[in-house]
This record gives sequence, C-alpha cells and structure tokens, in this order.
Amino acid sequence: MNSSETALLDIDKIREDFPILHQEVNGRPLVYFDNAASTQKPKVVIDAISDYYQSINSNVHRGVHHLSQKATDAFEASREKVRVHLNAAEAAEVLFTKGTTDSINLVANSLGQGMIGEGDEIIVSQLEHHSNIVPWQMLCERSGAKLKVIPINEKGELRMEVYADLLSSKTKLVAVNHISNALGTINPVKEIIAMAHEKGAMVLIDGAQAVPHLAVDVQDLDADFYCFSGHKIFGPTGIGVLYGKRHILEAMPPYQGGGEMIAEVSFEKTTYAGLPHKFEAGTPHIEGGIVLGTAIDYMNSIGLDAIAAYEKELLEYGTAQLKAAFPDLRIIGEAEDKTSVISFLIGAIHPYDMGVILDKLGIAVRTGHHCTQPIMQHFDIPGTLRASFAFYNTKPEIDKLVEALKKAVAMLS
Ligand code: 7TS
Repeated sequence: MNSSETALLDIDKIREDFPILHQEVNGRPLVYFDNAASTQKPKVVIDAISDYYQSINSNVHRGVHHLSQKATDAFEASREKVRVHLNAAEAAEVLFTKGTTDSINLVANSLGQGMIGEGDEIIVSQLEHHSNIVPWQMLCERSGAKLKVIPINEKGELRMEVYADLLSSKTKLVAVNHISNALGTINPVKEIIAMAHEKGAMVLIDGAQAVPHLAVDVQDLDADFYCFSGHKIFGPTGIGVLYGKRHILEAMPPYQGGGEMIAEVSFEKTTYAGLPHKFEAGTPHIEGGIVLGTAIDYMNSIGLDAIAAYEKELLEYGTAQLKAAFPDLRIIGEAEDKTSVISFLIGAIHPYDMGVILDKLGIAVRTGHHCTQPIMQHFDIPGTLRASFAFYNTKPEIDKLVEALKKAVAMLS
C-alpha cells in the first residue's frame, strides 16, 4: 500500500479518474481543496456529456422520432436514479432544477402565491448559505410573513432549545441545511423535521453539502422538500434537484409558465401538467439531467460509506496537523458532528492574503465569507480560509497545505 492509499479506498486509482487533478498550477502540482464550492468531474462524466451530443441529442418529451425518444428515456432514467439515490417514493417527486438555489427559489415563489401569508412564520438558521436566506426574506417582504432565525453556539451548532421555542402554530415552514458549507456542521435534520411536523409546519432541507458526502433517505428523514446541486456531486453545473412530497407539490401552484408544464392551453383557460412536468417549464438541461445520473453511478461505484469514512480520516488528520503546526490557529466550527471542511484563521493574518500565497504554491482553497455572512457576524470575523476535502484528496496533499501555510505565515507575519 503506498502513501496515498488507505484500507478504505484506492485513492491513486480514483485520482486517475479525474483528468483535471493532474496538472501544475504556478509550477506546482495542483492541490484542490475547494470541493465545497464545486467538485471536479470524473472522466465518465466528461465523456457522458460528449456522448450525449454525439449520439442522442434531441429535445425531450415532445418528439415521436427516434432521437427524441432516446433522449427522453435517458432523461427519465436519470430521474429514476435520483429517486433511488434519495429513496423518494416515486420519480414524479423528483424535479430537475438548475441547482440548489433554483430549487429553493422555486419553493419560495410557489408557496408565496397564497400558501404563505401575513401572520405566518418561516424559520431559517444562522448557519444558512445566502441562498437559503434571501429567497425567504423576499417571500416575507412580499407576503407579510415573518422570518425567525435559529442561532448557533460557539462550536457552530444549532441551538436546538431556541429552535423549540421559535416553533409555534404560526410556523409554516422551516428551511435549514443538512450540512453547513462554511463550517461543516452536520445538523440533526431528522429531529428538526419531527419537531416542525408536530406544529404542522413543512420543512425544506438544503442538502447541497450533504449529498456529496453521505447517504440521504428523504422518506426516513420525512423531509417535505430536499434539494441539491449536480456540480457538487461530481456532475455537471446548471442541473440540480428538488425533491418534494407529492401531496405538497400537487397543492403548490406552478412557479414558471411555458411549454412542457401545461396539459392544455387556450385563451380562455390553461390547465397544468401533472408532476413532475408542472414545475419544469421549457426545455430542460437535458444532458445535465442525464449526466447527473452518471455522476450518481460514479459515487455509488466508490461507495457512500467508504467515502464518508475516508473523508472523516482526512478531516481528523487535517485538523490534527494544522493544530500541531500553528499555536495561534483558530478553527471556526468545531461541531461534534461535522464533514470534511476546515474553516480557520491563523493569528491576525487576513484570510485573503493567505489564499493568494497558497494559490501561488498551487493550492486552491476558498477565502472569505462563503456566502454565509451571518455566520461571520456571529464569530465577529471578516471570513475564513476554508479547506474542503473530497474523496480524491490525500494526506500528502494536506501536508503540502501545512507547509505552504508555514511559508505564508512567515511572509505575512
Ligand atoms: N446551499 C449550500 C449549503 C451551499 O453550500 C451552496 C453553495 C448553495 C446552497 C448554493 O448552491 P448552488 O449550486 O445553487 O450555487 N455553496 C458554495 C460554497 O460553499 N462556495 O461556493 C458555493
């Protein structure tokens, strides 16, 4: 077993699947630690995009001809793959969207047409990405509903006792993430959902950071809505998923009008298509939808349990190495239950300055507020340096990060 191989996964073999990883940046081998922002794509995914255009490219759902039927079959087969992956009860509950942001906006806009109004309350948390805050603020502005916020503790965990107090018969919807992109905190979403349901509220789970790292079962969670983005699970950009329970989606008015989402159109009256098409107006991202299925197959070929176990190893190793190397290290987000994200600061050095030097040394990390300004406000910091690991990352890469940080600290102190 060589240095980058573990008992769990053959990392060298996995890395061969990702062509982009084998390049130099500023004369150094690339170390890609910005996986929470977007993951790299395996060759099977890249090839599947090209195969689509070389063999079956055609518009879906409308044509009687051979190519259209092929494309439609592949698109719908992929919807079924997503259904299985999330353990949804039926494929019609799986809507293709542009991504997590689009999924949340769909729900907010649709519920805003009469299903949430004056006097109602929506609960989000302080751990949310802006895309799970702003659409709800906009809905509140339009509808007169009120936004309530679950605060966090010093470890970056949700304060569940405050959540219990915020819930009431006025709560119509709770919208929280499964895993925080900025801190890696894994939230107790099953408990959050059960508590909301006791008050008769619906729950939307933003799973953008969960689906890349762990197995999700929407029926076991009893989530009313669950969403994620293709580009964060080793698939294409511009495609994502909104899962919703059938009876709720059926009660919701359509979000956008156009082709595909109708049953019959006349100037007197238009009737809408059934699920999932009611929420998929216009030509969808066809190859994105199809290749999302390829990405899911790829993740499953490695194994979600093995991925989670190996990433935990990376998280523990990275945390220990950083702590050992820098006495004035401050890790932001030390939840008991977290994924492979390390957000940190060293001394008084600005994260941006450090990020620029790391880039010169071939290391890609994210610096800033990570679209989670309320978290930064809580910790009273401008932002963090964030290293986020995927299963193709290695311990020797973490060693390189530590060495590069030592150089950066020497230059900037
Ligand atoms: N929710 C969470 C928890 C996220 O991490 C992100 C993106 C989004 C929603 C929005 O996803 P999108 O695909 O619709 O853009 N997170 C990040 C990040 O951490 N750095 O860049 C994007």
